Amino acid sequence: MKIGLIGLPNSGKTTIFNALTNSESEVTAYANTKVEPNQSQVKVGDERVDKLSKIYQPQKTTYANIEMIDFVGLSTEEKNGELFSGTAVPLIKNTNVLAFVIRNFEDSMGNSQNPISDVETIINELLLSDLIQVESKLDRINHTIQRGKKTNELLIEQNIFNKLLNQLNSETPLRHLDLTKDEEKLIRGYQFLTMKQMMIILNSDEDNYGKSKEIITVLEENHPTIEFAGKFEMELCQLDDKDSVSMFMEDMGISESATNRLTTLSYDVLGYISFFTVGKDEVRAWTIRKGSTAQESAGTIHTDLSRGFIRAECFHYKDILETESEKILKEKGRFRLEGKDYIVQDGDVMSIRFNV
Ligand SMILES: Nc1nc2c(ncn2[C@@H]2O[C@H](COP(=O)(O)OP(=O)(O)OP(=O)(O)O)[C@@H](O)[C@H]2O)c(=O)[nH]1
Ligand SMILES: [Mg+2]
Repeated sequence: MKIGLIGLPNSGKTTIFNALTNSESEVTAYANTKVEPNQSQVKVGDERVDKLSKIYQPQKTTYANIEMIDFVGLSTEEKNGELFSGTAVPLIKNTNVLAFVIRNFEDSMGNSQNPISDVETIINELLLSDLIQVESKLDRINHTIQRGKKTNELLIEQNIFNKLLNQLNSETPLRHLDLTKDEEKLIRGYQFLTMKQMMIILNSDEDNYGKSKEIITVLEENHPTIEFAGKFEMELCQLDDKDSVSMFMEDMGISESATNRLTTLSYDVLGYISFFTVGKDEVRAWTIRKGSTAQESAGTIHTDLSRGFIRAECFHYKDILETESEKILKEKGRFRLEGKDYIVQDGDVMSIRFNV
């Protein structure tokens, strides 16, 4: 899972990136013009992995990772529609989730916060970026059709892109459009920004943390929302004395680390689940979208496993906890053979058989 932190300048993206990834990237009071985004992995703590490791005693234990990417602020000085046209766009397109970091503190210039309108600004820019792409593709399709090349494929494409255009013109993200599986497949390569899952990180000041319930209620109508006290949590991360960290967190009313809160939200609300691979070499957790098939899930391990997929040998994590032995599982008939269309369940342990 790749989460891209996007937002207006000075909303605290880098601060939050540091808090989540325990990094020390430069935080500036002026808009950062550095183009290169910061990237880092966040380990997803999972006690199921710990328990599986205890049973298998592997040489290596690998937790799932969330890749965090901290983009430079969307400059509001750019002309409309150009916010998402820079060199960062291919990288933004490559993320699965866009997390909007929204300023909920007075900035260094004394500008007050305006979370709801900031979210609207970002959404409008995302819509516009998709619109520009859809219009240009549609122009090309129409042009080719006018020149007499009226193939069936082209007419299908024209139909889909007209649907996309209507949706964007009504200022609704493409994610909410009902598309058939075939239509989805046809446009997947474009990686439209409003097709991505989105969440909001409301970045509050130490003083107003926990006091923005009404704003959060409004934001949550459209997006999963989480509140961070970015600067405070970044500073906590940099403290070595873990007892003080717990004490400070308790004082602020923060129950868990920023990383844990974000991973929980990502898995629960955005519909991600984990499956595991086990063995003497490695016990490892993999992240997939709920509803993924065995073949698709095999592809997260390696594309060869998806391409040459034969079947998945599979049991549930809870079953092995109970018996601690694959042999007993087999005897009890709890070892399953699943085909490529099997919908993988959270906590499945799988071994993929495949042709090279
Ligand atoms: N008061 C307060 N200030 C914060 C908070 N989070 C970030 N800041 C300050 O806001 C300024 C910008 O923080 P950054 O993390 O660099 O913001 P950014 O969104 O990465 O900025 P760009 O990359 O330039 O778009 C810095 O001066 C931070 O110290 C917060 O929770 N409270
Ligand atoms: Mg930054």
